[in-house]
Amino acid sequence: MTADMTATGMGATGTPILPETWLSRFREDGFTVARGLFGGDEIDRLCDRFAALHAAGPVPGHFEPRPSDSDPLHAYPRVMQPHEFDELSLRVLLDSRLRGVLEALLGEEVLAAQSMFYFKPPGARGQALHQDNFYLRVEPGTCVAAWIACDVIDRDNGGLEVVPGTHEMDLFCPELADAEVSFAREFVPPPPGLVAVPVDMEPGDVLFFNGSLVHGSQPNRTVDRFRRSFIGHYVGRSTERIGAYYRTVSMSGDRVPLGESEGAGPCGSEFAPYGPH
Ligand SMILES: O=C(O)CCC(=O)C(=O)O
Repeated sequence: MTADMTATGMGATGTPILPETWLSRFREDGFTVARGLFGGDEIDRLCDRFAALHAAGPVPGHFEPRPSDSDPLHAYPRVMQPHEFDELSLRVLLDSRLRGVLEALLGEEVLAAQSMFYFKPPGARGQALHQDNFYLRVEPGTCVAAWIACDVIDRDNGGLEVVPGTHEMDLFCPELADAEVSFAREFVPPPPGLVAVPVDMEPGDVLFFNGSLVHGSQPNRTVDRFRRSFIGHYVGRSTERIGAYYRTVSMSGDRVPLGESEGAGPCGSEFAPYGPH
């Protein structure tokens, strides 16, 4: 199993042209990688923006760093829903190249439901294997993630791992994750016969994956390399319900309210017994 199926070609409008084989691999495995969808300069700007945001301090409800102690994630927690207060994050979330790929994958208009930025500094714990739709509770169907690499991302600095084939399965009831290696409490073990596959990426590559696909990441075991990523979660326009936490917008930025599903929450519970909440 290789983790890279490359999107080829760009249409006149800048919309990626996705070969049918590429689409069928997404349907078959539940994920695919668009190499170099964003340019290095764009990724540099995005990283500079989040470095400035980190230097400026807390944004209540979105980014709440605490004085650094033994846990690097206290000084560098992830930023939740940055598109709701940061113009560049909104532009990236609604980017027309992402839209082109997502509409091809979902076969319909898409709405944006969530953005996140992970700094994942050296020594940070990962996020145990899980399914995004466990949190978003999109009904009917599921969500799709666009996971944008902002650094060279590999097994050493805690790159993403996916379990191909799980996208066709129901939501699993998670077990309790190992708090030594995961900041989130849920853990979905790979079903019998299936294994987690690492996805190595370069800055500007985008991993698209189905919201039922089991995925997660190991700790950043390096001493000097961040593993930054900007993540968008999307749903098809035919979605009827989603968790109340998710304020869906069209790809033009207009609010599109959906019905409310039950059991949802922010993606990855940072609650007791591990977290401050
Ligand atoms: O970036 C990671 O380490 C985990 C992100 C993730 O699992 C997600 O976006 O759902």
